[in-house]
Amino acid sequence: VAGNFSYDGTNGPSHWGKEHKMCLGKYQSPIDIEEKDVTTMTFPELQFSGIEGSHKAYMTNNGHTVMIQSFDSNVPSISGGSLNGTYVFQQLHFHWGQNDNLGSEDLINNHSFSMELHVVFWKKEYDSYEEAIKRNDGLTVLGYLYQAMDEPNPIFESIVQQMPDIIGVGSNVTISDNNVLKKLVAPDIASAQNYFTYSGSLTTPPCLEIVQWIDFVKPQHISHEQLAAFRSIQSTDGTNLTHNFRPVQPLDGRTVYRNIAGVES
Ligand code: B30
Ligand code: ZN
Repeated sequence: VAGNFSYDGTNGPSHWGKEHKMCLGKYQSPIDIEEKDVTTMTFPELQFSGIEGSHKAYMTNNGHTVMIQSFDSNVPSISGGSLNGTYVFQQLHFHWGQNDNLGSEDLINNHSFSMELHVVFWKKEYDSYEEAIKRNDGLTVLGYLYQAMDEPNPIFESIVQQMPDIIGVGSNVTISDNNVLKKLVAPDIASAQNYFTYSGSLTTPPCLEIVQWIDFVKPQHISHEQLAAFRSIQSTDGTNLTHNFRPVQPLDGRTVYRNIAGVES
C-alpha cells in the first residue's frame, strides 16, 4: 500500500502528476491498441518456467486492487519473446470497472473489456524488485483481458469464495487452491505466442516508464457474478473499490508490435 492515489476526485488519475511527475511522461500506460497500426514481428518463443506444480499463494487487499503473491521457493519466470534476459514473478493483480462494459486498462480498437489481469515480473539480473524498478528495462507485465459472460470461470472459484476475508484494506488470506497461480499466469499455452508488445509504464503512481508490456490477444472469461465480488472490497477511503482502471494515455509515436509465431526450429 503506497501513496493516497485513487480513481476519482481530487486524487484521481488526472491529478496523479502533481505528486508523481512521471505520470505526465511520454511513454505512459495503458494505451489503446489499434490493430491497423501495429507492426507485425516474429519474436523468439516466449517461455514460461517454474509454473508447473503447486504454489502456495496469498491474496491481499492493498487498497487499490486485489493482489496475489507467493511465498513459495518455486517461483514462475519468463524469458524469450521481446525480452532480453529472465524475469521473475513478483505479484499479480486485477483492474476492473463499475460495470461489465468497462474495466480493462488497455483497449483494443478502442474496445474495453470487463477486467484485466496484470502479472508483474522483474529482471533477475538486478537481484531484487527494489533494484529492478530503478532500471528502464526492470519490469515486464503480462496483461490478460477478461470478458464478462454468464458462465463462471473455475479459475476464480477460490478467489471469489475467499473475497469476504479481504474486504478491509490491508487484510490478506492464504488461497485454498494451490494451483491458482499456475492457472492465472499461464492460462492457455496454445494462445501464449499471440500477443501485442510495447514499451510503457506502471499504470499507477509512480508511473515509472520501465515496463515491457505483453498483452495477450485472446480474451479470457469470467462470470458477471464472479466479477461483482471484486467490486465488494474496500478502498483506502473506506468506500467500495468499484473501479480501478486508469484511462488510456497517448501513444506518442511508440510502436506496438504483434508477434506472429514463426516456424519452430
Ligand atoms: S501495473 O501492473 O502497471 N498496474 C506497481 C506494479 C505494477 C503496476 C503498478 C504498480 C508497483 O510496483 N507499485 C509500487 C509498489 N506497490 C505494489 C502494488 O502493486 O501496489 C507496493 C505498494 O503499494 O506498497 Cu500499492
Ligand atoms: Zn496493473
